[in-house]
Amino acid sequence: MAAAHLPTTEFDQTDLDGSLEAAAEMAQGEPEAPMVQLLDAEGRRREDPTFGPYATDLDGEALKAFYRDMASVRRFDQEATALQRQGELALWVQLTGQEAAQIGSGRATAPQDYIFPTYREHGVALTRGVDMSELLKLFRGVANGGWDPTATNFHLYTLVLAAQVPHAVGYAMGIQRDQKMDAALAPAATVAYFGDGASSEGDVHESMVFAASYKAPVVFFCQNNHWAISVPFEVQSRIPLSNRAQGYGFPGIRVDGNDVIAVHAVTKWALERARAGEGPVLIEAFTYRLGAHTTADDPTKYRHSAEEDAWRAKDPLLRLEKYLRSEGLADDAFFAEVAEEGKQLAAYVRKATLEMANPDIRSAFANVYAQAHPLVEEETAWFEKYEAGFTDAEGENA
Ligand SMILES: Cc1ncc(C[n+]2csc(CCOP(=O)(O)OP(=O)(O)O)c2C)c(N)n1
Ligand SMILES: [Mg+2]
Repeated sequence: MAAAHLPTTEFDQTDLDGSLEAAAEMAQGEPEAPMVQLLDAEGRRREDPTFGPYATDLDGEALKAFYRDMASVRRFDQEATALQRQGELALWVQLTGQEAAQIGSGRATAPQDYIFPTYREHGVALTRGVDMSELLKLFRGVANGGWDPTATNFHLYTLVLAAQVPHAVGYAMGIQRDQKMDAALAPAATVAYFGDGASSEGDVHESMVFAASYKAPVVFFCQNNHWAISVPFEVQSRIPLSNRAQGYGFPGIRVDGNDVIAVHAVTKWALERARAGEGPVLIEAFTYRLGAHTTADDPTKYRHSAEEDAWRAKDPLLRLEKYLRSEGLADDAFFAEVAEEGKQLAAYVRKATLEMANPDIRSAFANVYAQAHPLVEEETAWFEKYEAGFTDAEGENA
């Protein structure tokens, strides 16, 4: 049989039939599926009968605080990128473009909720009160984690795609059981962050089945930033990701991920539901990764600049700025003050990074198991001997 007759293992765009056009639209950022939006790309407020009421408590001060958060984390992202370019970090994972999805959702969480991030959730970390310099320890290679997750209920970054999603469901099921034992505990939920690419992992499927069966208090928060490194979203799903929730038996909502007000409202609704025992929700935040996948990636190799330009026009910071200015809620002085705060944050994280102490290399062995283990002891001894081979006459490590 000629090779041409064998089924191809390549992803075949022509196989999409009618959805090809829809996929093209989605790549340009005009979703064919309904999407919750409370602030459009021009900075105008929109009505929404279901989620609008979840945004009525957002006054001028609250919206300015959202802007401040989004601007701070964007400035932080720029500084971390510069640090990597200068050789001070091994790698950096940029979040630019996703600020509204992260600040809007993070600010909807309560202190008792527990957050399970990927590796890109710097904005959520900011909302949880993590010291932003600590996020850089992993990327400088001086820590396996970098911060104490129990201090802010913000778990360590997970680089193995989707591995944190079953953790979030398991933790949520633990919350359920704790509450059965102690009714005085404050209602709580977990949030599992993951990407459009990670949505294809079996872990996400298993997690959703468990969460649905047990009505676990978990919010699945998928940032559909349209790319999984160089693989476009259309390869991950032939339907809007939010539609998948129906198959598991819980609500799925697609929200404009560049609209901080809508993201906040939808996440608040989902968390309140989850804490009240009504089960999980899948939120698909429709957004875009404006930068590279990481500082080790070059997106010009696989996507057109026209697509980036189309999304730049939907910038989450710009649209909130337009709204704040048009409503007379913020003026030049406010934006200058925010820029100054960003500079201070950047200077702080730079100084902290350069001052990070190198860890004792043996500490890597110390945390393999909770108790001593003969194999770990053997490997530590081998490594100590190996390291000693570099010691000079003064006993200093050369
Ligand atoms: C289990 C696993 N497979 C592959 C990788 C390599 N990898 C790292 S990031 C990434 C793409 C993830 O895309 P997405 O889930 O959309 O998240 P994004 O990076 O866009 O935020 C891949 C394939 C990994 N880290 N873990
Ligand atoms: Mg992605």
